[in-house]
Amino acid sequence: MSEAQFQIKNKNILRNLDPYKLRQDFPLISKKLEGKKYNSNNGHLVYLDNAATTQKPNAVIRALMNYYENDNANVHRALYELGDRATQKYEESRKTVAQFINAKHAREIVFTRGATEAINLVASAWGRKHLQAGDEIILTEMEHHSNLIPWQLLAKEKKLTLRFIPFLNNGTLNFSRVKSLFNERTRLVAMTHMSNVFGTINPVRGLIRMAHSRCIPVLLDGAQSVPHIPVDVQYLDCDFLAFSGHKMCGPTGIGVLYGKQEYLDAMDPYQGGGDMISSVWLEKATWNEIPYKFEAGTPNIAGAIGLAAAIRYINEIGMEKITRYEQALTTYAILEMNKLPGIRFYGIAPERGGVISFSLDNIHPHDMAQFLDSQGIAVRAGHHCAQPIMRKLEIPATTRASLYFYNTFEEIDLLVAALKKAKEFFN
Ligand code: 7TS
Repeated sequence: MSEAQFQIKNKNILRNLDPYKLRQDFPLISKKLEGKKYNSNNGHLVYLDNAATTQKPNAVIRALMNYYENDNANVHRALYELGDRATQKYEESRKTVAQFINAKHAREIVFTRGATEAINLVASAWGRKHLQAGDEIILTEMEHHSNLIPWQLLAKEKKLTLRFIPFLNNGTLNFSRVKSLFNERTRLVAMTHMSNVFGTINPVRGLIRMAHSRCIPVLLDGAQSVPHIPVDVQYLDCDFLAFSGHKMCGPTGIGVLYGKQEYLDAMDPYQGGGDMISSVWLEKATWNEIPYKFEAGTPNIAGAIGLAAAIRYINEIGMEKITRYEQALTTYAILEMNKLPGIRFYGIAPERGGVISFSLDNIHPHDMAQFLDSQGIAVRAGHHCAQPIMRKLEIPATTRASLYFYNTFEEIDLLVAALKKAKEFFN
């Protein structure tokens, strides 16, 4: 796309989503901050670390406060009105999540602490029960540690083999190698939908079809995709999907495991405790139905309610508009950053989200992040919990700017101006 074409497209995009209006809903990024470093940003923090966690809109903050002020009681046990109300709100939140990802049933939604716990749940409750020595799991080389370590632990315990779909230099998966990874011992494919380092959106639907043609289930790590692109579990036909509330305007400490009913039904519990049982004797117990079988103990009731508020907020804007806006913003960012001599991008997939990993000259990413902080810009630097990617690229770290719908084109200009200053400062 030429720059002129881009500008025209851009105007149409901005007509559909006004980031300046939406920013007003987010106290942390709309308030004026004291400090010289915010001067050139009109007194605001430029928050570009959305792949780590997103800011929270008033609607979510209010939902949390409202729950504690008016509805707080434990769920699934109280025989009084307040307890009923808390239970109802908690279960309504489950329905909101189910609708958001188009799950067939609300009972296919298990609330967890986040994507990490959701993946550990599958490794523990599905993997321990169904996998045996010699079985194989296919992952990719671009997994976040959250979708790698649980399988390494299981592989060690059960003597499994892990196989990896390699990635190419441009940050896309090398599909010519995929077929050869499948064999008669393959039992699961677990892969990221969108890379938190490269921003690549993986073509998971084709891979799911390929796995299903061999009767192999697929777990998708949707931690980076669900907040940014429409994800329809029935369309994708994934068997499990894990994601976190805090990366999509929701509170921390709440996340989701979606699992097809037939899989969840056939799994053992993950943790033992209250609420996950049906009947208990001193020596034995029977399990509650799904999803409660997997929600031992008092859950994060406020978190679930806050997540539902975040989903309603996102739905009001419209996920398709969010995706389109973020794509335009990402294209603009890459075009502008690319004008800087010495810039290097890690991940240049055509299908991508707003996660931009880069380096500039020989400036160490940690120095760069600190310099950007001195300019009032928050980015992440490091291995992004994906050390195998760094090892393969033979780099210690990258600097990463990650965008959300409340980021503006002006903020990209501020980032680029700060990068120019960094070049002068370090060289
Ligand atoms: N999977 C992916 C692809 C992720 O990006 C992350 C978090 C997780 C799983 C784990 O999510 P959690 O909410 O359970 O911690 N990624 C990042 C990141 O890129 N920077 O900080 C956290």
